[in-house]
This record gives sequence, C-alpha cells and structure tokens, in this order.
Amino acid sequence: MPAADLQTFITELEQRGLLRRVRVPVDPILEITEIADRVMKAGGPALLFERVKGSDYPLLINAFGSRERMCLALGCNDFDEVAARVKHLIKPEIPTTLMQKLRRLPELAQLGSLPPRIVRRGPCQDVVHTEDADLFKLPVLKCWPLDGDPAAVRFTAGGTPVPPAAPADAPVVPGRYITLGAVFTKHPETGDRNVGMYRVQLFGPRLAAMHWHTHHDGARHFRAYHALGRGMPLAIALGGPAILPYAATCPLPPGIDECLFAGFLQGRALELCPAVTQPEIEVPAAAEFVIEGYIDPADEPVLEGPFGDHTGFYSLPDWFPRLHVTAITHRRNPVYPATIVGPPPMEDYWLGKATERIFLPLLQMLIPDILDYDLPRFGCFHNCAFVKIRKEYPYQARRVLHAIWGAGQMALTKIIVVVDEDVDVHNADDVLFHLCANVDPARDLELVRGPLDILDHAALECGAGGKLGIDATRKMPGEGPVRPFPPALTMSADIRELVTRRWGEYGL
Ligand SMILES: Cc1cc2nc3c(=O)[nH]c(=O)nc-3n(C[C@H](O)[C@H](O)[C@H](O)COP(=O)(O)O)c2cc1C
Ligand SMILES: [Mn+2]
Repeated sequence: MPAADLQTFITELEQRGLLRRVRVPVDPILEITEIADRVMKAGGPALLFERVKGSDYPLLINAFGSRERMCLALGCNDFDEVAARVKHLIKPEIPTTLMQKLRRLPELAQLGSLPPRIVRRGPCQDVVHTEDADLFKLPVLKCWPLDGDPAAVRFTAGGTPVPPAAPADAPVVPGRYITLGAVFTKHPETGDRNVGMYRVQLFGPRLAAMHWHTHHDGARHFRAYHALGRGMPLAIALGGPAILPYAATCPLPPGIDECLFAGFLQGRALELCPAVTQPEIEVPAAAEFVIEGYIDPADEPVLEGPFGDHTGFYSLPDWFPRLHVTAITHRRNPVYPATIVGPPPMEDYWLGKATERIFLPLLQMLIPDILDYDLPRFGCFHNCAFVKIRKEYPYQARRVLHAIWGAGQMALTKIIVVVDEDVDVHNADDVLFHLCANVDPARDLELVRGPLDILDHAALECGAGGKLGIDATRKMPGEGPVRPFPPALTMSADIRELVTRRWGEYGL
C-alpha cells in the first residue's frame, strides 16, 4: 500500500536506495534548481536537502522522478496494473449468479469505503501559525533566473507592456514559487471538492498569487465565487499521503473529487480534517504543511510570473487572484516537498507518464477507436500526441481527432498524429516514418481552432489558437483522391525462420 505520509515515503525511498541526502547548506534561490536539473536529466535519485539557507526545514525534490518511484507512490509494479483497475471500475463484469454476486461483495464494500474520512484534527496541525504566519520561513524555491521579474520579459502573456510593480507586490527576493502544492477548494454552490496542483507565487509573508489556468477546476470555482461576490476559502497542502501530489495532477472531469480518486488509487480512504482558519475546507490530516487562506472578490488581481515552465520557456506574466494567508500549520518536524519544471525530461514527465497509462481506459471509454497513445517527452504534455487506431472506415482518423479535441484536458493537444495499428506509438521514429511516408499534406491535414494550453506561447491568443491533426493512416477509398496504398515491406516468416536457424552457418 502506498505510504500514508511523506516522511514514510522518504523512508521507503531511502531503504530502496532511491534517495540521497545533501548535508551541506544549499541556497533555495537557483542553486537547488541547478543541482536537481542535473540529477533529473541523468535519471538520478530523489534528493533531500537537509540544510536549506534561510529556512529551518529540509526540502525534498525529485521524489516522483522515475518510473520506479512513481510506481512506489502508486503502490504498483507497473502503471498498467493501475490502468487495469480503472478499467474494471468503469466496466465491471456484471455478476449474474448468486455466487458471483457474493464474490463481488468485498470489492463493493471496499469501493464504498474510499470517499475521504473526516477527522477532527491531524498531525498537519501540530503547530499553528496565524498572525505570525510567514511564507518566507518555508524553503520556497526560486527556480529560474527570470522568475518573478516581469520587467525582464517586458510583456504580459496577453501582449501588453508590463506596468511598474506596486510596492506591495515586490518581495525582497522576487520569483519564489511553491511548486508541489495541492490546492483544495470547494464549489460555492454544489460544495464539490477539487484538488489541483497549481503553482503559488510568494508576494509577502501572508500574500501570494494563485496560478490556476482558465481551463482548470480551481479557476472554475474561483469564477463561481467571484460571480456571487463571495470570499473564496482555500488551502494548499504540502506532503500528505504519497498518492496526493499525483492525484492533484489527475485530469479528472469537473465535479469528480480528486480525494475520492486518491482513495481509490491507494486502496483506502484519505483522512481529512477541517482547516483551522478556513473550516469549510478540509485538508489532508497527514500533510507536512498546510497554507490556509482566502481570496477577496473585491481585490485587484496581481501580476503573476514570469516562471520557467514545463514548456522549456518562461510563461509570461499575467493577472491572477491574490491569496491572503490566514494560517500556516505544520507537523512538528516537517519536510517541504518541491519540484522544478523546465526543458524535459524533468520530474513531472513521470507524473504525466503515469496519467498517460492510467487514463487510457477512460479515454477509450469516450473514444473506443483508440488502441493506444503516447505523449512524447518533447511534446511537454499538450504540444503533441501520437494516437493508434484500427481503421475500419473512411475518415475515422478525423473522427478521432475531433473527439480528442473534445475530451477533457486532452482537448488542449496542439498537434495530434493518428497512425494505424501496426505502428509503435511509443517509438517516435516509427511514428514519424509513417507520417512522412503516408501523408499527402494537401489531403491529410486537419486544421482547427480551439482552446489551447495557456502556457503555449506560439498560440494566436493566450489559451486559444490553431491545432493540427495529421492523418498518417493508410488512406482508403472514400477519403478524397486516393490511389491504392502499397503494402509495407516485411520478409516472409519462413525465410526469417530459415535464416535464424542457419545463422551459425553463415559465419557472421
Ligand atoms: C509540477 C506541476 C505543476 C503544475 N502547475 C500548474 C499550475 O501552476 N497551474 C495550473 O493550472 N496547472 C498546473 N499543473 C497542471 C494541473 O495540475 C493539472 O492539469 C490538473 O489536472 C488540474 O486539476 P483540475 O482539473 O482539478 O484543475 C501542474 C502540473 C504539474 C505536474
Ligand atoms: Mn479537478
């Protein structure tokens, strides 16, 4: 079963030789990024920095940065195991005989016990700071040199010149971001809980900015509070069950509670307790730190960014809501978890890979044509997807393209290549080989406009623009002007066998 809290996870990592401790003092301003980046690029271990300059707390990074560590957090040997459980959940075999029904009872009982369990208090509230809360006491990273320096990039994401900073918006060291926080919110009308991983920029001891993308659930909740003119309570959890950071990144449909999914993934309910100063919001009892606060609907937004992002570029500054911190609570000896993003591969590649595999059954439920898909590393999640189908009728690839452009966060995919079932979507060379050979650009491209990742700096507008679908399948009659497609080259099976058998004789 996955670790119930971060420090247990650290012990598990250490016992398996998957974590290294750094005992010399290091600076959270840029130095940790340069160390962690080198280790991530080399496929290295999780790092626990025991002495971070300017803070009393150790910092954990790269805890999820490999297949093995991600599997440990998920409590599986392979992502496909989890995918199989998801598939079973959405497509259970309906028991017909009494014996079959009885056999399924324990499983059903387990499903019923997975919604989060509310407890009164948790270790995350061992120490409570309210008026004396100070975000700068945490070892919050400044990841990249231009982070938090709008003047250096001159323009906002919307293309307007950056205004001079208001004095209140200029901390001593600008550009420090909480990068691995799980943001807990509730919809003001339905009460639906959402947990999303959104970066948080520090502006003062008790002032920060919430960078939730327009298309994400946190932003949707915020719009609902704003429309009602109501203050929005929220909490940011750091640490907690090993499954939580991953669950916070899961592209679940709006209204589906990430805590419920986390309970399903770890095979037991998440324990939540009411936040001390924002009791409407429940937080993971086992978290290391919890930052509690609210957004005032009457506040002006703050210029958040720039930030060295997943895309390998800085995301330009833009206007985001101010968070007023009302409390920072923590365990007695907490560890601060963080990550960095940047040119791939980084730690987040593995969070994304887990999602690619675990969500395949859900994608297939929406679009049964899809046999498999791959989000290649260079595509940084939303820029590129390779999709494999078994083509049975004309224009099926186009149907799949449009279906993907309507499917949850996959809808933000900028370039999609659809290939036949004999192509290995996990091998970019094989996909590009078939793309180059099978495509007539005058016939096989599908260009559309729609919502895009707000981090896509090439898009026509911030968060909206063109998308390209490439039908790299073999064409068939009914798909425009089509000449017969030739067969692909492969040697006959009997000759392959013969040569294998005689290989020794050739003296090669
Ligand atoms: C390391 C990391 C950092 C992320 N930072 C942000 C962010 O700052 N803002 C955002 O909207 N999404 C960010 N994401 C993506 C969201 O967490 C992800 O899309 C998630 O599914 C959103 O949840 P939601 O659908 O409940 O809003 C980040 C993901 C990772 C792995
Ligand atoms: Mn959500």
